[in-house]
Amino acid sequence: MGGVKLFATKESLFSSRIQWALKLKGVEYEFILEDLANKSPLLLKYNPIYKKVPVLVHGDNVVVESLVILEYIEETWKEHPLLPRDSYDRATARFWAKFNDEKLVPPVWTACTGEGEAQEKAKESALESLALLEKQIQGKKFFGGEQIGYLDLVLGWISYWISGVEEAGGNKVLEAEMFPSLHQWGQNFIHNPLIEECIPAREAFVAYVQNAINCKIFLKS
Ligand SMILES: N[C@@H](CCC(=O)N[C@@H](CS)C(=O)NCC(=O)O)C(=O)O
Repeated sequence: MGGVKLFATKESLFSSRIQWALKLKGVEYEFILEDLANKSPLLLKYNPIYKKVPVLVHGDNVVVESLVILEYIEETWKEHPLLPRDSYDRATARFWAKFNDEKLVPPVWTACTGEGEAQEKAKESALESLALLEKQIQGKKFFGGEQIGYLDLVLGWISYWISGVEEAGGNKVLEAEMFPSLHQWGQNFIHNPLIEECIPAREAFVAYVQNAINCKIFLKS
């Protein structure tokens, strides 16, 4: 079939979920670092519609949009199944993944980096979404059960990304004690060695986000 290439950035939460999936499944891949301020001709060729990372190239197959890429990875490499076996559980996991991308990532970004009324409203909305996830994770080690699964990978950014963007943006949004079960899940997640390997170093991450804010390179959802 040919090799696997991932066009990505280390700081993109959408890219991290793909790196984690490949690592958990033991798939060798080449990481191709993109500069979002100066996108490579190959990125624009492979993702002409959205022009975003991540892009997965597997032989002649080009797959874009991180949730679609995760499904492709799951169907292509059978080791470490990510999605639940039960069809209703699979549907539920996909629902929360869509919820994350639509109703959590955008308000968290604005809450951490925005100003004034827009920032306040975004914070309220982000906390409402986090409260819903807190209910989902109560009593479980991972969203996937005893082992890390699809939904853990989609939500994994919460465990490190928010605090870095808070620091870069200057607004505190989330305190650990607000959502204790979600906090504990984040600790379980981040301390898995394969997961930890793909998390950007804190200082570099904060500097990157600060630059993205200053240059208005919005880390869009
Ligand atoms: N829905 C996309 C979102 C990807 C996305 O927003 N990527 C950002 C980096 S975090 C990007 O490439 N931004 C460049 C741009 O918007 O110009 C996915 O799930 O893959």
